[in-house]
This record gives sequence, C-alpha cells and structure tokens, in this order.
Amino acid sequence: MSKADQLTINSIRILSAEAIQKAKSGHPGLPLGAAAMAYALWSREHKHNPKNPDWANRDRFVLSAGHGSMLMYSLLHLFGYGVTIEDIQQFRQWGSKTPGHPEFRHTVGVETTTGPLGQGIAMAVGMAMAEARLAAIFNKPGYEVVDHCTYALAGDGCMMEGVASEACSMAGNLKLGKLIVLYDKNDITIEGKTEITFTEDVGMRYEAYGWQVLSVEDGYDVDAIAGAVAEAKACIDKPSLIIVKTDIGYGCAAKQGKSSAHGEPLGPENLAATKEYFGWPVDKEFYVPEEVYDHMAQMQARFSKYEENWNELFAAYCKEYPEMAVKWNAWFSKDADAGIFDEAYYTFEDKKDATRNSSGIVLNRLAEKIPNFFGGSADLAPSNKTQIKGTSDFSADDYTGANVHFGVREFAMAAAANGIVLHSGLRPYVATFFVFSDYLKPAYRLSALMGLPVIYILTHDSIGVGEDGPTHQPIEQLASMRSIPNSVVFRPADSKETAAAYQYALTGAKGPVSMVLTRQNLPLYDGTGQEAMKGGYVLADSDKETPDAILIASGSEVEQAYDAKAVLKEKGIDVRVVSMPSMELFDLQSDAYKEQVLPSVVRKRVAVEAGCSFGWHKYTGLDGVIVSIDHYGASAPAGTLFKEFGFTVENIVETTMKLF
Ligand SMILES: Cc1ncc(C[n+]2csc(CCOP(=O)(O)OP(=O)(O)O)c2C)c(N)n1
Repeated sequence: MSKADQLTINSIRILSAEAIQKAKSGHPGLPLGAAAMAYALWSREHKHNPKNPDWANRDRFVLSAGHGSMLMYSLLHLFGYGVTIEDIQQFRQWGSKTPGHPEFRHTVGVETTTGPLGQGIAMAVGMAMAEARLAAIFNKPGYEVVDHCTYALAGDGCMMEGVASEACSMAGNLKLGKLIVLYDKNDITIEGKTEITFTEDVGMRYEAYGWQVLSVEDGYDVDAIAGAVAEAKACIDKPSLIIVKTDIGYGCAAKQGKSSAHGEPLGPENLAATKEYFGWPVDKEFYVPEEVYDHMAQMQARFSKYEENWNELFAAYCKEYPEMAVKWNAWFSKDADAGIFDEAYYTFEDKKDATRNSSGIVLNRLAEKIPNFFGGSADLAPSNKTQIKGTSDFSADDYTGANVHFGVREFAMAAAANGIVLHSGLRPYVATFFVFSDYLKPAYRLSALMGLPVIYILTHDSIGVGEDGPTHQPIEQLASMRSIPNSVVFRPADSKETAAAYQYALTGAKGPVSMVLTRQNLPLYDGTGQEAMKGGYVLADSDKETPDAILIASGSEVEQAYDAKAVLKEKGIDVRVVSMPSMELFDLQSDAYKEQVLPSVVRKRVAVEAGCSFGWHKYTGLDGVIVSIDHYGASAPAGTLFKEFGFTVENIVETTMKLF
C-alpha cells in the first residue's frame, strides 16, 4: 500500500466523520472501519468508469449496509462521480445529493437504494443472475461482451437478516461465481456486541450454501483485501464471501469497537482526536490533500480504458454478429413495442376462465415477442401459471433459460427482481399466492420507491381460494398493496382486462404492477379490453341518462354486480355497472372522465369486492355502501364462502334496494 493509498483511505474516513458531525446525524462507525476495504475494492479490482456510470458492462457495487452512506458519498467524491465537497457538506439536508441512505436515481453512481438491511445483498444476487443470463445469451467465442462482477458490502446486520439468507442460499444453488460479498465483520450492532444475539459461524453457513469463503484478518491491509477479491474472482463456479475483520469507529479512541460509534456523530472533541490520530490538520474542515486528488486523477485513465476496451470489443462483436447487435438493442430497450398489443392479443376463447389462466396465456403470448422476460414463482409456478413455454429453466447448468425457480423464498425473489431491473437488459416477473405478498412487501416497497416496473403475479386473490382456509385467503392485502405509493394494483374481471394489465405494465408502468388474479373461473364480457387501462370504466350502463344507482366492482365480483343489474332492472331500478380493476389508474384520469364514469349526482352507490372495505369509501361516499369482508375467511368450498359472506346477486340487490 502506498502513502497515497493511505492518505486516500484517511480522506474517506475524515470526510465521512465530518459530514456526519456537520449534519448532527448519521453513522460514522462503518465508514471509519470499512474505508480501507472499500478503497481496496474500488481502486484495484472494481471495473467501473466514473465518467460513464451507465456503462453496460461495469461491475456493480451495492452498499448493502446502507446506513454507511457517507462511505459511499466519500467514494463517489474521490473517484470522480461528480459528488462535490459542497454536496458532502449538505449530507442529509433538504434537496441535497447526499441523502441519509443511498438512493437510486438520486445520486449518480448509486446502483440501488439501500438501508433496509439484507435487501442490498438480495438485490446483488438479482444483478448477478441478470449478468449470468445475459452472458449466456449474448457472449460468443472471443467476445465476452457481458462479463462483470457484482459486489456487495454488508455488515453484521445484513448477515442476520433472513432475506440475505434466502438470497444467498439461492445464489449458492445457482453457482453465481461473479457475485462477491465483502462482510464488514466488526461484531457490533446498535444494541452492543453481536454475541448477545448472533453466535453462529457465518462462514460455515455460507460454505453450506455452496459459497467460497475467504477471510482477511486485518481489515486495514489493502493488499490483503485486494488479493482476496482477486481470489474470489478466480473462483468462477461459486459466489464468494470475504469476511473482513474490522473495528467499528476505527481511529476514534473513545468509540472504537463500541456500539456508540454506530449511529451518532463522534462529537467535536472525538472528531478532533480522530483527525489527530490519522495525522490530519485539526483546524481544517472537509480537507482533502492535493496529493489525494492527484492520485485519484491518475486512476481515471485506467477506469476509462476499461470501458474503451469494451467499446472496441463490442463494436467488433456487432460487426461480426449484426443479428446480435439488433437483439441487444431489443433486449436493452425499456418499453415494449406498442404494436404487440393488437386484436389477436386481446382475443380469447369464449369460455369462463380464471384470470390466473388468462395471465399464463398472456405471458406466453408476450414471451413470443418479448424475449427478455425473466422470472418465475416462489415454488408455485403450476398454480400461478407463470411457466413460459419453449424456454428452459434458469439453473447453474443452463443460464439461458427464462424460467426461474426461486424456491420458497418470496422476499428474496422480489428483491432479486429489483436487482434484475436495476441491472438492465431483462424484464422480471415474480409470482406467489396473493396472501403471501406480505412476505415480499419490503422488496415491493423498494420496487415502488425506486420506480422499478417489476411485474408481480399474485394469484388466489380472495376467499375464492376456498378449502385452504383463512391462512390462505387474502382480506387486507388489497388495501395494503393499494396504500403503497408509486405502485399499481390491477384486479382484472376477465381475460381481456388481464391482457390490459400486462399492456400497462409493459408500456406505461413507472413502478411495480400487481396482477391480482383468481383461481376460480370468470366470464368473458363484451366491452372489456384496453379500456381497463383507465382503471375504471362503464361496463354495463343504465338506459337512463342518469342511472338510478352505480354498482362498482373489481375482479371476480364484477360477475355478481353484472348479474345484479339485470335483477334490479326487473325491480324497476336501472343501475350502471362500473368495472374498477385499478383504483390507482382510475385516480390518474381527468376529472371530466371520472365525473363521466361516476357522476357526482348519483349518490346511491354500492361497491363490491371480496376484500376489506378500507379504501372504497372514496368512491361510495357518505351515502353509499360497501359489500366487503372485514374479517377473516373460513375453510370451505369457494361457492359456499361467497354465499355465506354475502357476495351474491341476492345480497347486492338487497343492499342496493335499501338505498332507495
Ligand atoms: C431491516 C432493517 N432493520 C433495522 C434497521 C435499523 N438498523 C440500521 S443499522 C442497524 C445495525 C446494523 O449493524 P451492522 O450491520 O453491524 O452495522 P455497523 O454497526 O457495523 O455499522 C440497524 C438495526 C435497518 N436499517 N434495516
């Protein structure tokens, strides 16, 4: 390690501690302890080009221990990503480029949003899966155009989180050799020493997952860390965990090795003492020696060269394989070609069918034209209907396949899907029973927060599940998913509405889309189709200019509402039926459209949905009523449950009549 290396590492430490002190908030312990390992990786082994953070074949880096954000910002500053000293001085302030935890799309060079511990590793697994598949699809002899590593830096907290275990078990099974996790083992978390709660041998656990496990005893030995990373890279058929022993708050005598170093500023005196310890001028603030900037500037040529070499290789590849160049552009383009969604796409056999089946049909129709679908289910593919025909299973023996077996790991599945979108080049979809969306919710939240258009296929959407009983029957899940900002929930009433949900997901989505689908068969209606992309629309109108009442329903309950209309008509009440597959999309329509569908003069409104009532009041108003289920279900045949819980034509008719 050179003197310049040491000075740079100390710059990372001091900049981080100073920014946290200035903000009076943040986590100095990790940057102080992990600066050397991050620097060793970024300066020696990490193939990136700070001048082009979007370079397709860059190595990916995920700071899974997102609370160590100042480490990231110091790196981004010194490596020339455009984060300035002024940005660092604005750490955690309104409108700054340096928020509390790293945020994707907010700070150039941040590959993903992290902070919820464990998810960073799981997203890194997804990135490595994406790399493996794209390499298998695109590389040709002599042209390794997809060939990069995915690194994650994780702490004890990440190692404790279940999602990391799920994801790393999956990564071991998939033999993702280009995935390398650096574990900042300082044996301290917020409440004290890890031994109070975490005593297993993490290395042995990872070995059991099928990983290569390496150790670096001295976490400040840059050569040893870089050597371990090089060794990890050389192991191509196993992911690698590098356990690096460090001290939290390294260099701050009063706090080193203590949990008090974790999540609060060092304090002015301790900061001064830490500066002194590292031979830093105590009276200078946010000081980085010129020597460090010179040293970092010298590295840029090497970073640029990584990309230049790849650009040359890629140009030769495109020349040699022009058809692959066309394919590359298709796979890496974001929106699907609108021409795909033609009449044939919206044509279905005229029979009753479950929307989960329609989804399977649509997915396969699309897969013929959109080759970069990549996804699967958490061990429920036969029930979720997610298998894509004509392609193999993605496995350690065959990375070309589109069908992923995620195993019974809902959370890791969704987090990996986020990683797959973040990598770019593939379109992920994931699936499970709707009730188990609760297991993946924290990753869904990150899909939404980052604006990642992951498709969530969530079948068995209500008490319609039947015999499996209340553990498997979603009640509060619709309201819960709908409450998540920046996501769209679609509960289609028939095959054509299901097709519309996919069209929306592939053309307009700016965040995750949930397809909430039935197990039971539903009719195919006239008048459904692309219209469903408006979120709510008139499916069957009254003969009167102003309807006597409006029935609003989603998914399977559109059927009862539709049939209730005919009965009500006989009784002299002429209602309009509105299909409302997506509240979020309906809310986005113009006021004029919304008024057209739900005229404010019509106060007699009945909403019908086999889920809890939460959220429907905004459409039914003070005078309306909701036919819903605000308690858990029961184990019995679906037909019995619908009857017992009031989702019948008779009950809807009666409920509507009570409004008159
Ligand atoms: C899912 C989740 N749970 C809890 C937290 C709050 N939290 C932030 S850091 C931390 C302790 C992490 O310890 P470690 O990974 O060892 O970091 P270090 O103490 O080394 O900085 C906790 C519990 C979080 N960010 N994410």
